[in-house]
Amino acid sequence: MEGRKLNCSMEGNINESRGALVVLEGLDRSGKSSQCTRLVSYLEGQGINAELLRFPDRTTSVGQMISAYLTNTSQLDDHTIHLLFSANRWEKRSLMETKLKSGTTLIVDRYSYSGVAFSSAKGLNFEWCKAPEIGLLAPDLVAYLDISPEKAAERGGYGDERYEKLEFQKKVAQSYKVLHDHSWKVVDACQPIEDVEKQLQEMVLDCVTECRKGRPLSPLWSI
Ligand code: Z5A
Ligand code: MG
Repeated sequence: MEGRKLNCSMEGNINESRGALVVLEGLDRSGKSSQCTRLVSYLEGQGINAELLRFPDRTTSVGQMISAYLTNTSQLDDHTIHLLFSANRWEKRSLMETKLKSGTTLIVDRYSYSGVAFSSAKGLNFEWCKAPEIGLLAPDLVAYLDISPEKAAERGGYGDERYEKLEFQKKVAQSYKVLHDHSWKVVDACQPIEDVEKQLQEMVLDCVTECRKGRPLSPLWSI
C-alpha cells in the first residue's frame, strides 16, 4: 500500500525538471567523501544547485545512536543497528524529495547499498537487509569507486571504528559484488584523485541533464 502511495506521488512529477540523485558507494577509503565534496564544488561552479548528503547522518538523534555504535561506545544487536541505519535514511527521505523536486542535485556519500553490504557481510540475510530500504528514493546514478580491500587499507590505514578491519572489508567487497547491477557506473578508484574526479564529473553532468528533462522519481527496490 505504502509502495503504491509513493509511486502515485512520484508519478505526478513526470516531465517536470528536477535535480539528480547521485550516490557514491565503495569500500572504506575508496575516496567517496573526497569525491563528493569535489563534485558539489564542481557542480556549483557550473551554476548547478547541488548539495552534499552523507549517510550515516550523525547529526540526528538516530545518527547519534549510530555514531555511538560505530565508535564502540555502545553495543547493539546486528539487526537493531541495521534498522537504525535504515531509519536514518527514512528520516531524510521527504526532505530529499522536496530538494530534488525544487531542482537541487543531491550528491550522497553512501546510501542503502552500504546498509545492505555491511550488514550482510556480518551474515544477516540479504533480502532481510534490503527490505527496510524498499520505497526510499531510487538513485539516478550509483557510482561505485572500485578498489581492492588491500589497496584501500594502504591509504593512511584504518581508524578505530567498528568495521575498519581488512578481513571484514573483504566480506563487504563480496557483498557489494552481489548488490552490483548493470546500471552502476564503476570507476577505478586507484587512479589519481583528479582522474577519478574528471570521470565522475562527466557522468554526473549527463545524469543532471537527463533529470532536467523530467525523468520521473522512482522508489528503490519496489516489489
Ligand atoms: N555503514 C553501515 O554499516 N550501514 C549503512 O547503512 C551506512 C554505513 C550508510 C561509517 O561510514 C561506517 O558506517 C562505514 C560503513 C557503515 N564503515 N566503516 N568502516 P562513513 O562513511 O562515516 O566512513 P568514513 O570513515 O567517513 O569514510 P570512508 O568510507 O572510510 O572513506 P572514503 O570516504 O571512501 O574515503 P576518503 O575519506 O575520501 O579518502 C580516504 C583517504 O584516501 C584520504 O586520505 C584521501 O586523501 C585518500 N584518497 C582519496 N582518493 C584517493 C586517490 N584517488 N588516490 C590516493 N589517495 C586517495
Ligand atoms: Mg567517507
